[in-house]
Amino acid sequence: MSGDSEISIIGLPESGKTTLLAAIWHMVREAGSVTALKFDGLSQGNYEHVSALAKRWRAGKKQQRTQTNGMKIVSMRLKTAQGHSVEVSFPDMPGEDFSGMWEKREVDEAMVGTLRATSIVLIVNGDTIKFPAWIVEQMAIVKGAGIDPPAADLVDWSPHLAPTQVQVVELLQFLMTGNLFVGPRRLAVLISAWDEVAGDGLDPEQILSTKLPLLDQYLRNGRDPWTWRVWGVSAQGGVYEDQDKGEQLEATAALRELDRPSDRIKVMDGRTESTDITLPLEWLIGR
Ligand SMILES: Nc1nc2c(ncn2[C@@H]2O[C@H](COP(=O)(O)OP(=O)(O)OP(=O)(O)O)[C@@H](O)[C@H]2O)c(=O)[nH]1
Ligand SMILES: [Mg+2]
Repeated sequence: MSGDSEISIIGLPESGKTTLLAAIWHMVREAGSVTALKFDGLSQGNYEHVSALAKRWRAGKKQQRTQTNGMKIVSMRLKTAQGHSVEVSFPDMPGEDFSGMWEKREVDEAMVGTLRATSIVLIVNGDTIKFPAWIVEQMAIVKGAGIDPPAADLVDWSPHLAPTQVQVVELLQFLMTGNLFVGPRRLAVLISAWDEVAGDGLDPEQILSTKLPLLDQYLRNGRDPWTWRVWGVSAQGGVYEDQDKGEQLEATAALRELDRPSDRIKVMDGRTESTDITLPLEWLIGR
């Protein structure tokens, strides 16, 4: 039995999209790795691109920013435990395409097909969430400290300064309107860089409700027909080096010393931890 499944990975700039792709590609092909979905063969797609990403990933090198000139589609055939073969396509898109949707309210024609996928992975970098800044609170702190309010330089408002959750909710609403609307869809929300978030002692749902309450309420409210779930994902296991700038880190060296590169990966489902990065994909495929 076989079927097709288009899975789109969406997320703001530097949310971890490319790193996730590299880790998935590495893990489904690593000999002996234990995954819910198994590699079932090559299909048409951009192997050179994804192989280069996975090579960087294994070396503990940070991915480069995805270029804005043309996205690359990566396709692979994966097999479920029941033996269904599913063709999965992921676009590797630059985050600017998504922040542009928020800032300019336009969708590039070339992205429309991909954004109509029935399964969506939304990645939010748990380490770089930009919170709302409440002027009232800031003034209260300043006053409480007995300091005169600063004659601050006023910064003009610009869409890219908006809190992470505002941009992300808008993005999801975009996918549910106009020619991007395709009816009910599945959504896997991945809080990336989980290694940086784990110290808070919260599970992924709690991170969602405390650090991204607007997104949490939008999804729970069910205004748009998403069937959704949230995971914490560390696709690197820790910080990777910016080797293009000659960076060398002990933390990365320790990750390279693990027996299998796939041992770096952590996937958090509630309070259950595993290294199987295909679990959210298995849920998305729903077979
Ligand atoms: N600590 C930690 N950092 C991570 C992890 N995954 C990604 N990052 C970091 O997050 C940053 C962005 O990762 P990318 O995968 O390039 O993000 P992207 O969404 O593809 O970014 P653009 O292509 O620029 O839109 C990089 O500095 C990564 O090293 C992780 O599991 N742990
Ligand atoms: Mg990228």
